Amino acid sequence: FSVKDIPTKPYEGQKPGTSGLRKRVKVFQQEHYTENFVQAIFDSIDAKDQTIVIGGDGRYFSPEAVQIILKIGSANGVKRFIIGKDGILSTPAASNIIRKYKAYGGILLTASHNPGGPNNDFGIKYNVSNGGPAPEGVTDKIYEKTKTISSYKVLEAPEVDLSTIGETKYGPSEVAIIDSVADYTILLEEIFDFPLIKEFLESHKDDFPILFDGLNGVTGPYARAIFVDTFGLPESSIQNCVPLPDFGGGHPDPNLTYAHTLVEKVEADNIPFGAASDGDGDRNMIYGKGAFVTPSDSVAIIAHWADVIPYFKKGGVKGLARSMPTSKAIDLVAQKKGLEYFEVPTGWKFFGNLMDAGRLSICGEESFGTGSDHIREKDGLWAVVAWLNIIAAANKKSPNKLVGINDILNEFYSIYGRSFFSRYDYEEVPSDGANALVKNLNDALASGSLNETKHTAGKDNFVVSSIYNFEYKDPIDHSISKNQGQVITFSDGSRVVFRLSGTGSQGATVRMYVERYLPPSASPEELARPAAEGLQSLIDVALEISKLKAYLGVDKPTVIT
Ligand code: VG1
Ligand code: CO
Repeated sequence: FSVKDIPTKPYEGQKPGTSGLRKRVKVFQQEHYTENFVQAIFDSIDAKDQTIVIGGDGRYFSPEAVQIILKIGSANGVKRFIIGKDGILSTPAASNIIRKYKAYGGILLTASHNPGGPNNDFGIKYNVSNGGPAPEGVTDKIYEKTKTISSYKVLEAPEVDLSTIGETKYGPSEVAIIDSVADYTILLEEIFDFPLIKEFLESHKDDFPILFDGLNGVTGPYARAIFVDTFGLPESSIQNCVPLPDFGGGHPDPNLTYAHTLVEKVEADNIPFGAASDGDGDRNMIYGKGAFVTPSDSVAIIAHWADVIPYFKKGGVKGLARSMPTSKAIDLVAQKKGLEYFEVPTGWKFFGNLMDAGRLSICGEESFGTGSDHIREKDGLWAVVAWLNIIAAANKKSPNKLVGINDILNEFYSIYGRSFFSRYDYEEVPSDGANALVKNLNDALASGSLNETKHTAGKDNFVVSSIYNFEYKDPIDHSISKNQGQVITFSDGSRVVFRLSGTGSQGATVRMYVERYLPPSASPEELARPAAEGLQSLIDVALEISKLKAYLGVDKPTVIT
């Protein structure tokens, strides 16, 4: 076989963010751009004679990128590639494949919930052998390599047909094209009480219909296999479940703003349980008629109900965790159950070490990410099926009254109290303004100028008790991650967090997270209030303290979740 060295020059800015390298498709299409990054990955790992998994959400430019990875990977000595049919594997499915077939690592072609198509985003992410996103040590190394690259290696061979399941040879390498869905369905079947869920859904097909919306992302075929083929639900229980390279022109992000196809149908048809997932299948939203579950509550509730899920009943729950901006609801569950719990920086890669060390079972992020140690990525369908398992179990205990989402929420609040939580996103704002906002907070932190200051909004008063810049020391490998967000805490226990996004592909995105806790002793009416009402005064104070509108030159956030 002939391997060729192709001369190239470094491109600036190939720095992986919170979850891989994400840029506009047009950027990836520049001559040598994708090749440089892929060669930098192989220069940073030792994949010679190893197995590498390739998958992704099937977005525009994926087929071309798969062929590039094959050419460069094979020339760099990869022995075997395992590839989802047509290059498709959801992010959680890819994590499972890496683990199940003991691969050395995997390359995932996705920009997650970012829109796709020729004028939108593409992304490349490297995952390590535990199935999780590469830790910072590896991504830093990849970035360093991109800065000095002078050539990349390619195998000269005809393209591989990605559409036929089976084994083929590719130069000196083996290629296995696998069914994208089968291993994942087996995985969920081992985790959850499928017979219980099936029986519940069957016996309540009239008063508890469900709807899953794939938002034209990668989860469609997975959802069909589970809801229609396995649970025997009607075709009407899934929608937008054919993956499209541009997601049908939509923004495949499961939240109240972007998942409007789900929200509209749930409202119009009075559907008690709806759910959606993002482009690459790792996020989820649970939304029924008149009932919305915040992701921070969702993970806490799954932890509270863990013992109705066979996987946790059998293996036990080792520990719980959340990302820093996520509400502290899950901490309360850990305290009550006497479990260890952790607060890590934003991004799923920080959970992996704790899981590998056997200290973490269930974790989540406020950004609609929920998951467990069954794999090393967050898992959208896992969370949806977890909720169905919980609801089926709750109804078994309550044969005379149908238990729905709000009953589960209200019972949880009556035990633990409620953490009202909201996130404001200011997308694609000028980087200068975003940096100035952060600098202003850091200055206040250094000088102590905000400490003990009193702020009034409406009839509420807030006194600043501390400001800090979140820093994390990994308890397992002791690596330190600095500058993970500015946190302002108040004397009543409320807090506000500011962070710059690490997943955007254009300009800067500022995220503001607000959280306010009400104890279980509060009245049921107080506890059941809409989050926006419970939080308004704190939001006003956060905007005042940060001078956000002045720095960013905008009046309103682009998205509120
Ligand atoms: C965002 C979320 C973060 C999540 C990340 C990847 O990162 O805030 O919680 O882990 O996206 O999710 P950032 O840096 O933009 O805030 V996904 O579904 O885009 O892989
Ligand atoms: Co995603």
